Amino acid sequence: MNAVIRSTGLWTPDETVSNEELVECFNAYVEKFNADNAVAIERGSVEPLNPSSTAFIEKASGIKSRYTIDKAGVLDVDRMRPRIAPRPDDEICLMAEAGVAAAREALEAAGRDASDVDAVICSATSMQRTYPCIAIEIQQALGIEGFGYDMSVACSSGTFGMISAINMIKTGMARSVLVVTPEITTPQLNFRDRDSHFIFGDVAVAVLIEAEDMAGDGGWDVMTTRMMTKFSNNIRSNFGFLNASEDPEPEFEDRYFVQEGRKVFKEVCPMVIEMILGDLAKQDLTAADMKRLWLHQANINMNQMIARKVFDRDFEPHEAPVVLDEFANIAGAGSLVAFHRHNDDFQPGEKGLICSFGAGYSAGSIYLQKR
Ligand code: CO8
Repeated sequence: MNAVIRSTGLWTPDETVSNEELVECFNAYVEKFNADNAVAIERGSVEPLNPSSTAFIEKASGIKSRYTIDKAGVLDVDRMRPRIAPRPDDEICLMAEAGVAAAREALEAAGRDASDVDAVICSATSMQRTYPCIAIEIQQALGIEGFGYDMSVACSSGTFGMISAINMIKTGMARSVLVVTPEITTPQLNFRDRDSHFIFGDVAVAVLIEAEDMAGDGGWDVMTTRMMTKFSNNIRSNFGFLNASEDPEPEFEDRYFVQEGRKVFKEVCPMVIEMILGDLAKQDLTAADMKRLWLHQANINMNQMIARKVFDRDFEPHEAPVVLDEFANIAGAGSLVAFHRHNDDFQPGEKGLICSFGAGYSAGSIYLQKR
């Protein structure tokens, strides 16, 4: 049975942090660090820190702002990370709460309720606990029967989760699957690192995928899908359950996201361009058949390069829409939020591509045609 992308939903935290606010806090930290370490810096045993700049951030990345689960903690120069109150076990956890809000919006958009859904996949870069699965907590909160499980493929979490759901429907294992991608990234971000303090934001997105015969006229036919992975250490987080047993214990700062941004840019762009052009050719299509590319949202320059090479011409902003100016990099949710925000002008028969790429390396493509 063919699968149909039926609807999407979005959750954003209430609070945002602008580049200006972020840089003001970072630079206050730098001043304080350099003053506190003035003698050692003078002696040459400690390197002074350099300030950040809003002009650099916007030019290098295209990011202007980001949503965050706790603005006060992020902008507290003595803390510089979100502050989260622990919740008792009988209260819904933060990731599930964000996922449920996005999922409810997706269900409502399709006029569905919990009894229509067979399974929940929670696919995100990091999970806030090991078990029980966040997906099962979302399933419980929504009142869905059937089953749920978690999976994780960094920036391709959203697309790989969708492809898993599409395959479940194709094999007859389920007829309706909710894919939920709550990306609570800011606790994984080292806000004291000049190279990366501006990169990520928090969000949750959900996609309802149904068997063709229950989807009616609405939604999007899935033409084809593609998953690709290739090992790289250029984007890495060593945070994990073994940290608690490591001897000597790792430094707190060593457990955050780190990357070689330039190398990622240089290696991932050609990989993705080749993948898209190859997949189009296999379908006897060209980029001219694609009305829109909903690309992963890590860096505006990266997206412009990929879109220009794929279209083989200058392109209009609506052909490769940008949401990272508002959201920053939202890991596995990026291409899905771009799709959620920019799809309501499609006419039946028009085609587009959702494409994620990032840590792993990983890349995922879903070719869609409007029903
Ligand atoms: N302010 C001012 N100057 C700065 C700053 C700053 N904040 N940071 C660096 N600079 C300086 C550098 O010191 C350097 O100076 P100099 O030339 O004198 O040495 C200069 O600016 C240029 O530095 P870079 O070469 O580092 O700058 P780039 O132009 O390469 O831009 C980017 C940096 C924006 C990081 C860019 O390389 C990039 O975006 N690359 C692609 C990265 C990418 O796609 N990564 C994928 C991310 S991974 C992912 O999406 C999911 C991971 C899982 C989520 C985890 C949750 C936390």
